[in-house]
Amino acid sequence: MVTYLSGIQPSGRQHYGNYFGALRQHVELSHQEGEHFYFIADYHALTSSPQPDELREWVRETAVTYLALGLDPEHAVLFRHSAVPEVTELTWLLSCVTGMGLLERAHSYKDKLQKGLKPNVGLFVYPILMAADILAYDADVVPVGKDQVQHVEMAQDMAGHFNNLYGEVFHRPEPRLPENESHARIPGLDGEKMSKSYGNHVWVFESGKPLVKAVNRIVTDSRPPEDSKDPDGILLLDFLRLFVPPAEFDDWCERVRAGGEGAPGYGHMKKRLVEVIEDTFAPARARREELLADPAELDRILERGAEKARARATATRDRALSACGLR
Ligand code: AQP
Repeated sequence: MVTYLSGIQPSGRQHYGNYFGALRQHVELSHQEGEHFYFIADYHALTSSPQPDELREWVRETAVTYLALGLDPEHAVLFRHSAVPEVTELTWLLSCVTGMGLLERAHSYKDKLQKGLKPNVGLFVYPILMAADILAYDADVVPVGKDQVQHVEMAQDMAGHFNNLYGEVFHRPEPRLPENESHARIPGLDGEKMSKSYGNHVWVFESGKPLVKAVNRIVTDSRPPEDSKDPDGILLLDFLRLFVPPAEFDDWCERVRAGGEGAPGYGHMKKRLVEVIEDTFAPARARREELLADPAELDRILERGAEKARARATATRDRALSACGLR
């Protein structure tokens, strides 16, 4: 049986990058045969030092987001990362077989430094915690966006180093990108990777005036509609492609390329984008409201998930401790 595992940081509300790159495939896969573990990565979120109340709220919001978008908690194990402290023990064991050079090569860490974020040690070593998360559940497949593929490959390396030293303890995981290639790296409102920490994101359930405001922030140029343009360089079209049917998307591209009197202006595209986003998430938005109204049920789901996840991670932790001589 194939075991799937992935997680999302509750470092803010989830955005279209998290949705198309990760959440959507998590939800789709969770209805297929196999074992499914999905966690709310609250230990990871601490690397950005959130306020405690904010963190508590975002953990619940992330859980609600998963459920509102269709994750079935009867079939998939949904849990809070910190409910399974065994992963921090595994993190130490893996740290002791991981070279500094491996971590120093992490693109995500280097990108964050380049953006001027002040790193703490947690941010630097977070690929080790992520490896522990993956290896604790003997995951075969880790569905992620493009930015996380390198971290899954690091987990492969760490598992290999540990197994070489101490015998076959860890299972080798494989990353899985979204089937639609354009979903592997969703751009933000400025064209860079959409990211909570870059402030260029839109919350998946944004609606009404705040949604209009967000869509209006998508970077455009000052060329008039009549000018013929290459659709490839138009960020608004990248957004439209995510939400409209392929035939409609081709039509927008054709009209933009043709230019002239019938060509759409950026205002037209923005109006259509708002409309189609509202429609896409309307059912999940309604479901979110229902879930928020029943906090006890949410607690029950997370507790049940934690129990199952912890049993699995404890068995792996015990195996690893015995193998390296600590038991
Ligand atoms: N822009 C994106 N395009 C495609 N996939 C994305 N993911 C994130 N951004 C994009 C995928 O979402 C999953 C969960 O990501 P995360 O919240 O654990 O951390 P992240 O990758 O660091 O997301 P952010 O928004 O960029 O968070 P911050 O700014 O807090 O670091 C992953 O599978 C990721 O690939």
